[in-house]
Amino acid sequence: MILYGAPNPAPNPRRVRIFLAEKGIDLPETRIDMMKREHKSEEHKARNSLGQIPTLVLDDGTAISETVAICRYFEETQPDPPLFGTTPVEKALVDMWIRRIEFQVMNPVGNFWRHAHPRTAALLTQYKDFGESNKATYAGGLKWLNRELEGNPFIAGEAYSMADICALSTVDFAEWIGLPIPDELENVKAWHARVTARPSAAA
Ligand SMILES: N[C@@H](CCC(=O)N[C@@H](CS)C(=O)NCC(=O)O)C(=O)O
Repeated sequence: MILYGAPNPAPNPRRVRIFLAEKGIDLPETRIDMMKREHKSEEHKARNSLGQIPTLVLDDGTAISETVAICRYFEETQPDPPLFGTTPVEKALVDMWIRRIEFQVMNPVGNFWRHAHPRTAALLTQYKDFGESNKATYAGGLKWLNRELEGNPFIAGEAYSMADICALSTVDFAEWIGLPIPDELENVKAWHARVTARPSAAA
């Protein structure tokens, strides 16, 4: 089994590394050099036609891409500790929160990164106004998350889950590109301190 990824600050491979650390699964990452555009090489596109990372290649050659799908695979092969819920309701709520975090929090960060950040300017045609508009969209997403976290230690409720991993890697990446968590969002700040204190956050 080979896990293709890249070091921080790349947020998606980090999601898998945090997940594996929480599970206690020791699977070293095979690094793809994104600066050298190795993720767009024919060799990597044969594994992932979108030319993205992470990608997990199983021993029978099956290639699994999409971070949540890779983590889902490990959840099924090693259920403990559960990170996608255990009861039907918990599982549905974790799925709900993963999708909400990806759409409401991760997408605006990705759009700002691709369309407004100088480091990506050479890689695509940037629509700067659109990119900049995502700062406000992200701020709105964090405000919403702040309200949702009221009284909850973790995003899906009482238990740490894949939804927290998705949000943690996103807000840390957002900070790296100049979008820190505003101080007044006390619930998000407290949640961030809580999940960052877990050893897995060092992944
Ligand atoms: N939806 C994918 C997104 C993966 C992704 O965007 N990975 C980044 C690295 S963090 C990448 O490969 N970017 C290059 C590109 O999109 O061309 C997932 O959840 O794994």
